[in-house]
Amino acid sequence: MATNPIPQFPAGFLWGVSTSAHQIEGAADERAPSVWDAFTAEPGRVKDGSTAAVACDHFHRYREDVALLAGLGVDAYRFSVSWPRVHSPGGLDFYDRLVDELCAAGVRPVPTLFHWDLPVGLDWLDRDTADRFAHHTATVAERLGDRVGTWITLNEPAEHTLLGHALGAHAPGGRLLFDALPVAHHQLLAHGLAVRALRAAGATDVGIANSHGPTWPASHAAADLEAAAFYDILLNRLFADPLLLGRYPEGLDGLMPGDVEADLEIIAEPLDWYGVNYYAPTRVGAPQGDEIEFGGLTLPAELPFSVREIEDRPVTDFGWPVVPEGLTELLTGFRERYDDRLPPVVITENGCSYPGLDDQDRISYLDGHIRALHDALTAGVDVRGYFVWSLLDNFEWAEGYARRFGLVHVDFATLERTPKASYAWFREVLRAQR
Ligand code: GBH
Repeated sequence: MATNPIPQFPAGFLWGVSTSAHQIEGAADERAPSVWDAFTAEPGRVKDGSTAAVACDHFHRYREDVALLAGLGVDAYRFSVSWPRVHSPGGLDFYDRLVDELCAAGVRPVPTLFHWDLPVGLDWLDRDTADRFAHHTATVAERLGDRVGTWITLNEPAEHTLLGHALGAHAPGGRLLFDALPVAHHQLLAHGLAVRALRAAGATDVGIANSHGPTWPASHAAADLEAAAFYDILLNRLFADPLLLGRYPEGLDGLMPGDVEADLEIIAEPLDWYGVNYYAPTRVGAPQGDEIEFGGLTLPAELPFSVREIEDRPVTDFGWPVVPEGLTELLTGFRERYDDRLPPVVITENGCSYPGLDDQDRISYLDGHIRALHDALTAGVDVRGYFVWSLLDNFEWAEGYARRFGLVHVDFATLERTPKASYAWFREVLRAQR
């Protein structure tokens, strides 16, 4: 493996790993259903026909998983709170136990309040869902706030809007294309209201986990540049501008809900840090008149852009290109665009899917991305943390159990956990940083 040691990050830099409730907890019969349970039950939605009813059974095996975190030596663990579970008998009891276990192990709990598993009966097309989310947030903060200091409101509202409501690849399965944009606005509003609820509960370390990546135009032809700029607005600026600048980007005329001025003030509630989930850049060009199969998705022909292959790059098991310097480019670009409006940045997810226990490909992916992150730091971006996606192999949404993102292998027949080569490698990286 890499012979050069990874450069030293500043003291206090937060090293962690991430998971989400629906992808690992299981114990679906011990909570109310989410839109993901309903979606999964429809034939053909999840590739291998699997469900998350048991998943990693983390709900019953969390002690073993916290021991794996402690053995890894991470500072922090990012997990999500299942909204339907909070409003089921038992309520927050599980998270109460989990947080205690983490604190006892010396691992900082970093809960995300929504990671896509909306309770059945709610819909992000309804504005009212934003108020309900604020209420959910207040309930969680009241119960865990004495031990939890760091909070994440939403996970990737961009992907949830795109995959769940525009393209129908994720729950709840809407294929609304641009009519899905109110879902983006309502999540952003929910975020702002949740920040206020967390502040009211005394929280002083609040962020979001937004999905971002550089958009690379297919060529310098005007039509390709225009299509790429539009894609960049949708993936990056639509979700960062309102938070950091208090306004929506231009170029979405007629697509967003009408009068949003008062909401934008709520949405732009100042953050203590800004979380970025980074996986890969996207190559984008003018529409080509055909449906496109891409990265497990079907993109309809009527979109005003097309997604192209990034050539000459290794790809993960999922087909995503491996482009570590895309992370440096993304962060220095953010720093330039948002300047002093950009709070300190935390990488809330970064990782890749590969099979096997001797996962040298994952080691080289993570190694490259941590170095790229250090490059961003050197270039002047205030980066404060890095979380690997994911601790465990888990339910990878529409891909079922076929994609393995874990540092720890899970045998889904026996639920046995086995640390991979990447687990031992990351443990040594962390040790060398102390
Ligand atoms: C995250 O979503 C989720 O938060 C998490 O739950 C999930 O398990 C994890 O990532 C892994 O999927 O242009 O072909 O290179 C990530 C959403 C959408 C990010 C597709 C990467 C680019 C694919 N991803 N995207 S490609």
